[in-house]
Amino acid sequence: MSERRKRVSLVGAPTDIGAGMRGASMGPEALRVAGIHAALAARVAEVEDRGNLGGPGNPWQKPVSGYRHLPEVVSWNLLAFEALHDVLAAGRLPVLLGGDHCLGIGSIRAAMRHCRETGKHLRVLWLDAHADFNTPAITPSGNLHGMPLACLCGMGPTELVHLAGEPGRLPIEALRLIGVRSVDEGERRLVHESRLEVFDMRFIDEWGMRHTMEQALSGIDENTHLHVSFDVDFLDPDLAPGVGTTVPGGPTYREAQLCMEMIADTGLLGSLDIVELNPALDERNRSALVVVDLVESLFGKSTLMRMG
Ligand SMILES: [Mn+2]
Repeated sequence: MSERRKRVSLVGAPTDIGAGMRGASMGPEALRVAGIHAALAARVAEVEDRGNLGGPGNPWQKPVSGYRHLPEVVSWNLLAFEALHDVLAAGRLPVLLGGDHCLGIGSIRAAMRHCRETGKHLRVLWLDAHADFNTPAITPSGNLHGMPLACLCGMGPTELVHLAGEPGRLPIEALRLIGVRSVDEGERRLVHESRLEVFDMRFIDEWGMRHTMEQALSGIDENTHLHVSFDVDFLDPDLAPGVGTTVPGGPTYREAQLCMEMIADTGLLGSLDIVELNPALDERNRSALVVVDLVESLFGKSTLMRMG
């Protein structure tokens, strides 16, 4: 579907329940202040803001059996799952305003259910400095924002692996990780054993963003539902300092823009997460502004001298 005909729903999830640092809970409002509504309204047929989900507060506790805040993480993900599936079922494109990246479980579960109901094929692009593929046995911290992909692929606590009693798991083949440059030791082994398709920064350096995205998008067709999970730490910290887990050596502004433009060119974007923006660490909301700018590219704003 052309971007111009898409109808978008913003859903805020103001929580840092899965993070190792407080502040991502302020992300949704920072994105609104940076003008995400108007930016999208200029690109698509219609935008509505469904406001914020209201989940539990952050008790800031130590890990229990390898996880920090598991019951609260489950609550937030159930809320996200229900809200985002409602949006998809209404024929709209959900944009999750996070919140930390543990919310990717509920968000992608919603996309999986939608694909099951509509016969679509799901492709997930996970834009991130990290692999987010930890399990309780190997996590150094117990923070669940480092585990969402492992949970989605069937490794983790049952209440997250089968969130809301949902069957099945995300097939590894549906996943592409882009921008990775920081992986924990045990996680690295698991990523290799699981044959996860990872386009790390070394790959992007050597092959360029264009070839990277061609590879990451290969095999999709008009029946594909493209889900983009955009962790703001994907970007180089020079560009977006407002995240809790900055890692140097990320994509530049132009590389990130090309990445977004090539996704837009497919016309297949079906759902989007924007996560890990931490206004407490930002400088005058500049990371939020960069993110909004990149989201415009993701919805078809071209910097090139092209028609349309
Ligand atoms: Mn992440």
